[in-house]
Amino acid sequence: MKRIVTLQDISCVGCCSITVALPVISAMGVECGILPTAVLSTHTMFKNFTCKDLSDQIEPISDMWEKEHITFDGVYTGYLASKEQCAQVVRFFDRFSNENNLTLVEPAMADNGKLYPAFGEDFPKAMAEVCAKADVIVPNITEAALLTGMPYKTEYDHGYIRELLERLLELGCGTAVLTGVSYEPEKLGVAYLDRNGKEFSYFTERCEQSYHGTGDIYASTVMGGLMRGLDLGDALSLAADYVVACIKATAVSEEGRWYGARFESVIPKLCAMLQERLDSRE
Ligand code: PXL
Repeated sequence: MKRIVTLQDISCVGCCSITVALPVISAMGVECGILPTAVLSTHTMFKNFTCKDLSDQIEPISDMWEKEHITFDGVYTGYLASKEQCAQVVRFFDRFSNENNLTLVEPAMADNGKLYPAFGEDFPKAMAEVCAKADVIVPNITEAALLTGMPYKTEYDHGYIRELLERLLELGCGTAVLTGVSYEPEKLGVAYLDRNGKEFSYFTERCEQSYHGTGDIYASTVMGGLMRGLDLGDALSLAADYVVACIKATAVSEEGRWYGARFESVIPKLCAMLQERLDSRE
């Protein structure tokens, strides 16, 4: 069984980060180690929240893992608590990432044209250094614009998306994936560009509703899929189909869930969709 480690926060309530990565990646048949970067009472979209920064644990835990000869098939980062922590994560990559494993970065820092409340204007620059070290990055359009210094647009054409992808590659990552891409009102999807010039896109129906934490569900599913041996296109399409299933499952419930998508009840569907893709490769 493949083993990954994910570096992101524990938001005790409000499905995101580690409380999404652990169940999703485990259900996909991959061992999911964690290196919690902070503990928050909830994610930062709640009006009030506590945050205990765990930066001082990153170094000693890494030292101990090295001493114990622990290695990972994948390293996956999400929400990081500060720009100093971004620098620590870059050092973590230097120790635990190599040509035999895969580094995935979800630069969870912004959405809908805005940085998350806990971050200052200088945070994207620090996150760009993390992205530079990654094999694959999965920003949304807001994050991509902040990482590259390009304008954030809600109406755009293929040229804008291509330029964002090219500028993301210039940061130094191996493959740039953009989420939340849409060229027609009824469809939403992803596009990627790699260093060999390979382009790919995949679209699903656009759901009316949107929920917090879907970026984390997306990235966790991509990591699980890649670790199970799917190629990037299949991992991205699986993750997109799963997010749609999560949104639909959330939308049918009476109360809905304003703080996160209901990913739990559709985990069996995720496993079935993963198996279908694995079977269709043979
Ligand atoms: O889903 C991204 C995320 C993760 N962790 C925390 C957050 C957010 C988004 O707001 O606040 C703590």
